[in-house]
Amino acid sequence: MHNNKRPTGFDAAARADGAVTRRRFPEGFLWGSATAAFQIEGATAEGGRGPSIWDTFCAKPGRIADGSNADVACDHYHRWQQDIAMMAELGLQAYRFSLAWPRIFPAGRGAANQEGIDFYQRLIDGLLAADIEPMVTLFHWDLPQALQDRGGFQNREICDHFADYAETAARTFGDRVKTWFTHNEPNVFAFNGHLHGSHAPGLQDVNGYFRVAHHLNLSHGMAVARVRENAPNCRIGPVIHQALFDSTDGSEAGRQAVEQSDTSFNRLFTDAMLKGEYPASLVPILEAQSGLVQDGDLAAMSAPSDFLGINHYTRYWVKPDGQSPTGVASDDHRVPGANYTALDWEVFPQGMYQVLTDANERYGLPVMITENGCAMDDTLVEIDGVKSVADDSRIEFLSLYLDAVHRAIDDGVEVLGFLQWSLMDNFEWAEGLEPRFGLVWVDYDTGERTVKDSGLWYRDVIARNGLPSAVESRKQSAMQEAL
Ligand code: GCO
Repeated sequence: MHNNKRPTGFDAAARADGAVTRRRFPEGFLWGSATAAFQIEGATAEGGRGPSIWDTFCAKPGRIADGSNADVACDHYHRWQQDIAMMAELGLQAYRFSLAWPRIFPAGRGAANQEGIDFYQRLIDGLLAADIEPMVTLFHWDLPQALQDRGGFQNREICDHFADYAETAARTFGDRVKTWFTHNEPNVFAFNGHLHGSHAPGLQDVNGYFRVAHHLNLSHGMAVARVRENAPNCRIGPVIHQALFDSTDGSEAGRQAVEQSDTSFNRLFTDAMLKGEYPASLVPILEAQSGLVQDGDLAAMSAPSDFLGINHYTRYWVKPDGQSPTGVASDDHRVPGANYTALDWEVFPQGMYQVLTDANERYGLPVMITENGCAMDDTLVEIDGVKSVADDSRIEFLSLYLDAVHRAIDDGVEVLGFLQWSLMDNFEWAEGLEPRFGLVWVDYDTGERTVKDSGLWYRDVIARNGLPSAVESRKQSAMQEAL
């Protein structure tokens, strides 16, 4: 954090062109950044924290691509003050972070851990003192291992434990935290963790997927009700990974593969939480598990939300596949001429426009972009003792996606804000520490933070409430190249 005053090409260009701003966002649009407890905190065995399913998963050989774990990660548990100062320097207006359930309830239920609560009290107070709105995610995948030992989200009793935890959080922090998210990407948690097996708890079971999905939906609704009772005047909603599916197969079967993916990955959750119903094609599958969907569940899981949180990154290609249990398989199709991120995700900003307009049409709720960003092949350079990261490709990515957000707003979608993923490089789940998503570079050996050029650029975007013209012209030239 010593180089934040360094003049950049963008600052200079902005001055030279008289600080012209294009694509101004609506008054009150909220700019922020996001993280998750397991990905940044470290200190997994400190402060009375209990083990989570991700600690267990990381300890299994071969599960994490680069063999790393999150025992230290960004060491945010010890460096939180420095991190708040960094957010303030970036001009963030809001910060979305998650509470580690196993820090608050080491065994998932029963006695709360005061040390864990105190950590978040300090963090929240520190954010407010820096004039940054704290936004809390209750569950970002780090389920207490003790609850997984009882079946985790396959066991209906988890709904009560989650609701109790939500109530404790709301009672404790609700006087200061006004924006709440229940589950983060329950669809990714259910799919990767219970069907694909690539994430904790590493299960592969199609019935388990639907079971877990229903319990995630139900526990979401129960938590909404409990948070509202205990944190009056708050706003609350779910965060869904709104995936955009496409197929190179132009036949009816291809179209169906796309629709089925959308139904069983997105709408299984959003229709449930926001409309209190399951898509018709999934009802027989859910009903086949007797006792799963019980009387009153549909109403309980759809306790009214104030907004839909949308995480969106890329487009997924799918194809019909008779061998797969779902009848659909992913397709590793690459789009000729398209740009890809370091995780090989296609840069497809039109997808952002599409998921925003689709969600608006389906649910009519305001949306908040709770995550968008990219891992890029960043390089830290040091010249005369000054460190920097010239991540132009991230600036370009964010410019294109923000432009798509702006177009959706122009076309009538109510977008409350944009929370970039992620504030700093962090532990990217099964991919480990290798992919770097941050506006800030983290040196994992020393813990040192270095603001990347994208961080300086984002500060400028926030200050202008719009895209600086220097970037606008870069973006246009990139688009022209792409055409
Ligand atoms: C998710 C999670 C984040 C990820 C980010 C990049 O979307 O998987 O919410 O924790 O780190 O999305 O993959």
